Amino acid sequence: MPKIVVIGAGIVGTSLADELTARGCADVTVVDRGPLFATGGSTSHAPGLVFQTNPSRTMTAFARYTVEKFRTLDHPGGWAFNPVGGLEIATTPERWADLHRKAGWAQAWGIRGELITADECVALHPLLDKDRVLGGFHTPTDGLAKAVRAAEAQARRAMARGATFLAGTEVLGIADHAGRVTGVRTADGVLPADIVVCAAGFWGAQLARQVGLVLPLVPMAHQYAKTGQVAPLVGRNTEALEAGLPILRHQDADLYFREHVDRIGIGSYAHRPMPVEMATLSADTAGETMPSMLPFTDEDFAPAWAEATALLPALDDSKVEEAFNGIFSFTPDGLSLMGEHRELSGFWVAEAVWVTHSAGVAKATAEWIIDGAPSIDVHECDLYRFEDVARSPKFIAQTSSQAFVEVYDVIHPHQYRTALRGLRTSPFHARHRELGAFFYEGGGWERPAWFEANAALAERIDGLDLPRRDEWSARFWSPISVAEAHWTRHRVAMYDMTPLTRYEIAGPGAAAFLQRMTTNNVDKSVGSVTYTLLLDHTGGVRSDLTVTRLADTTFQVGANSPLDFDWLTRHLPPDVTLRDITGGTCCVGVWGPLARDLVQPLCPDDLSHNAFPYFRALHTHLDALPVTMLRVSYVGELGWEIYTEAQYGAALWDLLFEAGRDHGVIAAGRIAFNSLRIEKGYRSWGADVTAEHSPAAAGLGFAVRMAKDDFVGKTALEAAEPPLNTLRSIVFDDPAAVVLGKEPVYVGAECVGYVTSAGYSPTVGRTIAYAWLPTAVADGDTVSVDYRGTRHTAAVHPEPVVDPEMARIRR
Ligand code: FAD
Ligand code: THG
Repeated sequence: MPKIVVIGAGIVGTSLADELTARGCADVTVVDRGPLFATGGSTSHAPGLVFQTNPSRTMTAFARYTVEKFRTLDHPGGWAFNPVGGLEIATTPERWADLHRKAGWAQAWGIRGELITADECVALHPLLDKDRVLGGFHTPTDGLAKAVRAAEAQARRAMARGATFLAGTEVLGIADHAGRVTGVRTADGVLPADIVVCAAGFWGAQLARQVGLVLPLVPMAHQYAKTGQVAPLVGRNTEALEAGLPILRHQDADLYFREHVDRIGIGSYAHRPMPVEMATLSADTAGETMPSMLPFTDEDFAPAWAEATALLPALDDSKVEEAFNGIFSFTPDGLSLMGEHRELSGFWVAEAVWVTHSAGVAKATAEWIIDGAPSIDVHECDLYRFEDVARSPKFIAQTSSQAFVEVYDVIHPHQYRTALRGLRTSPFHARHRELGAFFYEGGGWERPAWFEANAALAERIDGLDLPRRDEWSARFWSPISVAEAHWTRHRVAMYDMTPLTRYEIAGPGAAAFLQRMTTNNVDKSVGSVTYTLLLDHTGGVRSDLTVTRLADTTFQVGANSPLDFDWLTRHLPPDVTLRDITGGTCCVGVWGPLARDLVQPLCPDDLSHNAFPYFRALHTHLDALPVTMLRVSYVGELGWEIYTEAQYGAALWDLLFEAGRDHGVIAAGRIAFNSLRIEKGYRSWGADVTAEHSPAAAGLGFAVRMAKDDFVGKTALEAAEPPLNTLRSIVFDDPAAVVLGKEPVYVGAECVGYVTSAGYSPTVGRTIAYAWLPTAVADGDTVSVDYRGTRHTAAVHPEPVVDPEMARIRR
């Protein structure tokens, strides 16, 4: 068993010590520069509200586990968790509609909760001014965590199993040798370790920087105030219990509330972002004010107080008696940071974690360290999820401040960042602007969602019914996208595939490396293209790739995200090189029944079906431009992905667009692209499929060659039971029904699964969605989906919904 040092005895470090020792790792030392267990970190003064429901399924699972665990903790001082329930109220129609969406997440992710009327809200929380409340979302299992007690209880359990806690011990640096950690440096010398976990809260970024790791987190101040006695609360709560009313969120005013016996605590995000300059913080851990507490700034609290007294009129007779600006970590996407430093083995981080998610994060981290992979999908929290473009100090600072501002906002699933745009553009960008592209942002790229230039297209399509959408689903959407998708199936369209992550993998060992890392046989002739999967060693799908053999020892890989680069790099042998070539190259997808008519006249090579079959690649020229063409189509049409160096990109776009004029070529956007790939049954990794799923469950078993020599994950697949849940396509009955993703799916009254992604199919004139459902649900069965409070029925459909014979592609 490894020798493990955990830096930080806050809620994360203590929970981790508990989880590690519970798994038989007894040699755990937790060091903290402060005293135990009110160390002076964020945990020491966290009011401990635990609202479990979150748009992220992973974060919700972390919270659910934290609640389950904290409820069972023993502390001589009293409760570690008080299940008073959680109440989120709506004071605007938009919030009330959004609480319906939130209730859907709760259903989908297995949290009990219900929407209640204003009267019911007041019955639960009598301080509320009923006239201001439209309704609420009540979660009976939410509640209050006593964070310091929970930390101590977990620490004591870990100590009973052999763990050591060292107070007053500051880690000054990380000791390492030959790419591995060897311990942590303290004033008393090096404390040896095989594994060091940085759970140092908002100090973590500084520690990580010492070992060359950028942790995208920003310490931010957040206001917390306690009132004096509130008359109606007097006598309600014992000192021991502290609270009986549900914890309360008033998100329309960026506020939350809890009871402190007969006083009210108010947390406010209703102030300007206050990023904290670390150098200005007190280093004193023992004093009255902790290093994670800053003086209260009254002027920032004024609007919060006005809103608080308006909602809870009883507060009017009291005033703020005790208040501070507390510090904790914000990240660019609001999610935690987990994983192992790639360049320094044994250095792990568990950072930017709320009390709410702490035990869940600790459990997953312990599994990751000990078993090699967490038992639930954590890719949203993976340290290596960020593109290079998102790692500058400016980007981190600005987006983390934005995350603070938006923490309680109603966020549309397709709402994209407005700041720091235009950082990555394809060589086609100027043309896209001329064509009136509406741009989304993804991975830093400007990605056309649809083109206003196609506004008149629908009128040229006979019998095309453009669906109408409700106000919410119509945001960041245009019916033009439906016409673009239709046009692709009937004529030809050009898609910007430049943002598709791609690598060159080369060297004498390249073929053997890819054979070992992926599930399909990629050791085929030069010019072959193979669809294949990356598995982890538990058999979970880490990604799906296309692998193109460009030469005997050179492959081009089409990948999904920086996580693929990370995974491949970690396994890279010395005789193989891996290069991200995305930014230096570009790609246009030319797809549709007329694709060959468009491209052939430009090309000296024979592009007929026999000469250039499906899933083959060719290095050739289009007019005077050198290109590599892949006969691959994520939209499921005849055509090619056409790659060239960035320097030729602008010329390539113009060449194809000009040549396509007689064929009616259009530029088409991401929304059309997405709906076509859903029609065709193609999965999108990260949304539909994650490492939590086996290839068989995800419907990707066809990409696994069990007869092949050993590959990562093979042993696990050999031992696997048939999956209990599988990814399915469902087609809605009502042509006007729309879902956007993450909605709960029911068989009868029972919630049995959830939607992953969805798109309107012009081919069948309905929305098609993917959903995780019990394997026992049969094709043809009826399910229903809750979309913000409206039930839509849908039929489970055999896959793919469109073109199962592959007639559109193989011609
Ligand atoms: P910390 O508790 O900060 O622990 C890190 C520890 O590392 C500290 O003890 C520190 O002394 C130690 N350390 C740092 N550097 C070193 C070093 N070099 N050597 C040795 N030791 C070191 N979350 C919720 O879920 N619900 C809430 O209602 C809530 N309300 C909040 C209200 C306020 C005002 C604030 C400030 C935060 C709130 N949070 C809440 C957030 C929550 O408190 C934190 O996210 C959480 O406590 C972080 O826990 P941690 O263990 O990562 O960090
Ligand atoms: N193009 C390229 N690489 C990619 C993608 C892409 N890599 C990442 C991601 N997209 C991978 N996803 C898919 C999903 C399906 C297909 C291609 C990439 C596909 N599948 C066929 C099918 O299932 O019928 C072929 C399967 C086979 O012949 O084995 O086309 O868009 N370059």
